[in-house]
Order: sequence, then C-alpha cells, then structure tokens
Amino acid sequence: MVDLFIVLTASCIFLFLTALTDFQISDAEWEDMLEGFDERSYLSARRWKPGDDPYTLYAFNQRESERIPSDRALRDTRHYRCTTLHYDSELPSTSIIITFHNEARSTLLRTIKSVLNRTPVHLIYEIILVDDFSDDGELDCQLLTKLPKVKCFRNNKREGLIRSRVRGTDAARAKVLTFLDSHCEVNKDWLPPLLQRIKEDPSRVVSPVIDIINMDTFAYVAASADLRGGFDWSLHFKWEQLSPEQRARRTDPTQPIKTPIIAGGLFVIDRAWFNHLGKYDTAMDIWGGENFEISFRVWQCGGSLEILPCSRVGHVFRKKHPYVFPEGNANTYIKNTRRTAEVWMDDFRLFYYSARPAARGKSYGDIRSRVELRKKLNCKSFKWYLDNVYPELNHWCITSDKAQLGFLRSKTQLQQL
Ligand SMILES: [Mn+2]
Repeated sequence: MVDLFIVLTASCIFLFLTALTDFQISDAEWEDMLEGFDERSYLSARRWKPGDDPYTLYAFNQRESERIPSDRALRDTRHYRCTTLHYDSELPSTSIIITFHNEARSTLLRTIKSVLNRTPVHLIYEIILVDDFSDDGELDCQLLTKLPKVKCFRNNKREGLIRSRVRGTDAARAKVLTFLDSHCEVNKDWLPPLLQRIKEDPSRVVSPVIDIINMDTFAYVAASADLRGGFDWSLHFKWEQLSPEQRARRTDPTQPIKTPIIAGGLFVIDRAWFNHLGKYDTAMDIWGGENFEISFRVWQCGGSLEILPCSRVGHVFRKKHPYVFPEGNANTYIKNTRRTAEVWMDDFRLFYYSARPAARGKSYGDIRSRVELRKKLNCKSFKWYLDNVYPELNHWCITSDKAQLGFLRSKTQLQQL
C-alpha cells in the first residue's frame, strides 16, 4: 500500500514536472536559446545589395531596416500615468500568432525579439508563426524555431491572412490569443494591460495604440492616444480623432477607448470567445475587409472592442502592398467587404453599394454558413450597432421621409445587384 502510494506520488510529480516543462522553460534555457540563435547567419540571407533599390522587395527601406539591431531600445511612448498602474500578478498566458508572406528577415526577427525581450516569460505560452507560402521555402520556419517558445507552420499554398491566422489559432493552446503583424516592435509593458482587460471580461477584444515605425528611416514615433477606428460607407478604414465631447469625458488618459472598429493587424482576444464567435470568415482571401467582419460580429454578438492607451506596439505603415493579390487588389477587397456587408449590415448594405458601385455584380461566394452563424449566435441588428456603437456614421437619410423613398428605390435596385 505504501509502495503504491510512493509510486503514485512519484508519477504525479513526474507528470506535474512534464506538464511544467511543457508550459515553461527555465530562465537559463531561455538565455541559452536566445544566445544560441545564430542571428548573423539568419540575417545574412536576402540582404539588400548596394546598387539595388532598397524599396523594391518590401515597399519599405530594407537597407535602413537592416542597419537597426534586432534588440534596439525604444522610447517609452505611454502617458506617464500608465507607469503607476498595477496589474494582477496572475494573468492568463497567451499564444502570440504572427503570420507572414515574404516578410523581410530583419523586420520579422525584430518583431519576435521585441516580444521575447519585453514580455514577462510566463505570459508567453508560445509564439506561433505561420509562413503563408513565402517564396523561398522552409528555411524561415526551420531557423526561427530555434528561438525560445517559437513554433512555425508553413502553408503549402498561398492562403492569405485570414486562413493563415485560423491555422495558427487552431494550433494555439493558451487561454488568450494575440495577433501581431510581422513588421512590429512591441514596447515596454505592452501585454499586461491587454490581458488584464480580458481577464476581467473575456468578451472584450482589445488592441494597443499602434505607434508608427517610419518606413523610410525606421524611427519609432508615438501615435496619438486620442484616436479610434472609424470608417465610411465604402468600408474604408480610417483613424478618427475623438470628438471634443468624447475627449471631455476622458478625465483619465489611461482609460480604455471604445472603438467601432479595429485596424485588424494587432489585437488580443480570449480563445474560447474567438472560437465561439466563429473565428474568421475563412472564405475571405489574402488581405482586407476582415477587420470589418470581425468588428461588426464582436459588437453585434455581445462583445466590445477597445483600444488601451497604456499598451503600445509599433508597426511599419506602408503606402502599398509589397505582394501580389492573385485576383487583384481591388477585387479581393470588394469580395471581402461585400461578404461583410451581405452578412452583417442588413438593409444598410445599400449604402455600401451606393458608395462602392463597383461592388455590384461582383461575385462574393457562398455566405450561407456565416448567415447561419449570425442566426445561431442571436446577434443584434446593424441598426443597433449604428445607434449604440457608431452613431457618428452619417445615416440620417435612412430615417427621413425623403430618403425612405430613396431607400425603397434602392431596394428595387437591389434585385439587379
Ligand atoms: Mn502591416
């Protein structure tokens, strides 16, 4: 009996330790892995060559990016009051998902190293990279998994951001998912404020203030913390200044800012909530429009979106996409936004069609499963979203008599769409 007890206790301890090593690596192992990573040889491939245009490959200044070390210091761009805030010592850990397609090695590595250097070890469950069929094979994945906590999957054909992210989330095991773009640098204490909000209420979807990494000089520039995400009826995303009334109500600059829409590149969401809400619309291609779909869905189905001014992450903003869209940039954007409008915007989709006439008649695939999802989740109407989340979006005409006429007229037009 005693023997059995000892055996059981021993195996319990063994199991416990195995579980522990599965989740955590020791500080020494962490250091060893970081130091053992052959950064020089990783960065030596695909380098900019004198005489080449440094913008050709990535649509940002590759030469400048390569001159900047992977662990450069950044100015702490938060409001000084953020440094006095306290977060729970017990926060859920997160799976960080970074998808990429033909990303420059210098920027991808800086994204990962900034996470490893500026995040408490126990909060990173894993970093999941998804290589969306980049041109030069398996190598990026193989090399980067030598960094601590990094796992990597490679698609065997080009899937686009949305399906790549879903592949990453299906492999993720932490309680919380963090999506990052592949040319970012996280700043000091970026993660705890985000995890804290989700710990308090898992239906919140939260995003940092996105600072600007200049695409020419790679200077790290603070973005305004008085912005939120907005859009027009063509479903074109724009940053919006908070109105004077909204600003007057903000007596504490560390408070979260509710936002009608997220930019989409960087955000944090509870994994169970993400799955419950139907992940992403995986029929959307390459890039664009998915941030509208997930934003409407989160709000209309019982969640909320907010930007946390005390969390800062820099992102290289570019003027154009460095990669090709197999169906063309505009067609892809129209397909993705049209799916969004058809599933989530009810009759207000007519405003989308009149702002974007080119969308009429363009094919957008089968939306039945997404319509079904909306029904199953018992989500609110787009009118509710406009009234409660984004009353600033001009839709006066839908309620005025004159526009009722216009509205009905467009409804007949709808048959021809
Ligand atoms: Mn980006």
